[in-house]
This record gives sequence, structure tokens and C-alpha cells, in this order.
Amino acid sequence: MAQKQAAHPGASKELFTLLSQVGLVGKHIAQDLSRAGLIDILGTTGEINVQGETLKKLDEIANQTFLKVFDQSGLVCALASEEMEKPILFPENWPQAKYMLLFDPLDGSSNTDCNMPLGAIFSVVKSASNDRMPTEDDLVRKGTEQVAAGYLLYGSSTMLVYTVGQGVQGFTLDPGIGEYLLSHQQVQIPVRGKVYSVNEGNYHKWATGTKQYVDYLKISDTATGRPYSGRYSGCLVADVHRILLDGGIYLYPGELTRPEGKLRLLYEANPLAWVVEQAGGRASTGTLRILDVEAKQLHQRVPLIIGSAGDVRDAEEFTQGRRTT
Ligand code: AHM
Ligand code: MG
Repeated sequence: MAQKQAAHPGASKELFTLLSQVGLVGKHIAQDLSRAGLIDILGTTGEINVQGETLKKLDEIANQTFLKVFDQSGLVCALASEEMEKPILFPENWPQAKYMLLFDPLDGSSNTDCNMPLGAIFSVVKSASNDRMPTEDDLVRKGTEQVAAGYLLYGSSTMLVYTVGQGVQGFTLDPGIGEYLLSHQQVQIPVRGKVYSVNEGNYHKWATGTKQYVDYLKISDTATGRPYSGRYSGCLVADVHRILLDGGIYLYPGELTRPEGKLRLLYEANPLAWVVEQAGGRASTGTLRILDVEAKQLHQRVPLIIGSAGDVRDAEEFTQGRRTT
């Protein structure tokens, strides 16, 4: 990280300290998850979150861990989370702290009780003005304005993967020494893959173009490497991580009765889109580059098609009706 900082004058020491603190969150959560069945952290809290979803105990624990690590760090002047309707502002940190952190504290919550992969996703933006403390609206920014983005993956090992706009670096937590070590330097996503990742249970809710694209992936054709294999874990971070390393495509498309899709723009789609673009891939709504989507609300949803550039381009052609086979 220090090397990257030296090579990137736009990325300040504070920004890299902030990334290290995200790593610290990952250490805490990984520690909890490693004994999840033994301590009382599984199941639901009985509450419904701002997204209208049942809150898992681990959603709450992960959110609290982000808050504890950051609220007294002096590194950020605002925090926004999937689990909180309103952001938390820290006027006491202003103007020293110029960064604002948006995060999904626990991605793939349905995986908590069955020992499946989980993640966290984060996006960092800088306050828009040097003259005044940011407001809630200042957090609602286009993906192109991110200054750092990435994710924590709690899989068979814990990883921190991030970009500050100079490629993608991946660190693996060595639990024996409690440190992250650089394991994946300048990650490059293949131009095409052989895997597609989508909740196919929603097939009948999709628009025709999405159906035709997914049907196409299943037709045997050696020239284009089809049929693709289906791989869907229920954890966006884990599915996108696989695709980042091996290529392929993840889709959470819009549906006929829910054209905006399920995933959140500011703290799910935007950070992953920037990571994947920085690795040479592509991220789209089907008609628009994710990073160019106009941000209007903190918890705004967006359809997401992300992965290898060639595969995402194919999906866009089907989605836009420019191709049917
Ligand atoms: P979450 O942040 O509440 O866990 O929701 C995001 C998750 C993604 O990790 C995953 O790809 C998707 O939602 C799964 O949704 P579904 O169960 O509809 O397939
Ligand atoms: Mg979540």
C-alpha cells in the first residue's frame, strides 16, 4: 500500500490509513465468523432493516464493527451504510477528515447460518467542498467520483481487495500473524470466461433480452466456449471475486415488476464496478455504464451486469434487443 501511495500523488496517507482500517474491520468480523456456530451470532434480530429485509444478527454486528472502527478514527467526516436509513455525520472531524465512507457491512446475509461465503463492500468519496461540512446529499455521488473502493471477502480465507484508480490489489489475511499480505498484485480479469452467475429462480420475472442471453449461454458451441457453467453463491462479493480472477459474468438484472433490480448503486454496484473496470472488465445496467449512472438517493437500486468485458458486451447486446441468438 505504501508503494502505491508513493506512486499515486492523488491518494493521501489518510486514504491508505482508511483502507487499513477497513482491513481491521475484516479482522474483527473474520474472527467472529470463524466461531459463528459456537457463539450467539447466528439467526435474526427480529427487526426489519431500511431495505425492508429481515435483519440478521451478523448484519447488525458487522455494521456496529464498521461504526466502532471508524467513528473515533478521525479519518472520515461521514459514514453511510446499507443498514442505516440516514448517514452519520462527524462535524467534529471536519475539516481535517475529507473522506466519506459508504458500505454494505455484510454482503450475502442469507449465507450467514450455513457457513457459506460472506463479504463487505465499501466506497470512498471526498467531500465536494473545502468550505463547508458535507451534508447527507454530498454522499450521493456518481461512481466516477470514487477515490477508493473495494471489498472484504470472508471465504476459505479472508481477503481485502481494493482500487484507488491504479489497478486492483488483493491482500490475504494470514490469521497466524494477524496481518494482510499482498497476494494478488495488479489483478487482470480475462476478456471472457466460462461461468455465469445469476439467480435463475427469477427467470420468469426477467425481460425477454435477459432470458435470451441466459438461454444463449447454455447452448453448446465450442467456438465460443459454451455452455457456460452456472455458479451462484448468494454472495455478490464471492461471485464477483471468482469472476475477477477467472472471468465470466454476474447478473442481477431488472425485473418486469422491479426494473431497478435489487442491488444498491452507491455501496454495492459502484465500488464493484470500479474494481472490475480497473482490472480490465466492464460493468453495466444493460444500457448504461454503472459508473455513469446518475446518483439520486442514498439507497438507490440498479440492475447490475458485471464481469469480463466480452461477456458483458454480449449481455448488453441481448438486453438492448440488438441480438437474439
Ligand atoms: P444483501 O446485502 O442484503 O446480502 O443483498 C445482496 C445479495 C448479494 O450478495 C447477492 O448476490 C444477492 O443479494 C442475492 O439475492 P437473491 O437471494 O435474490 O439471489
Ligand atoms: Mg447486506
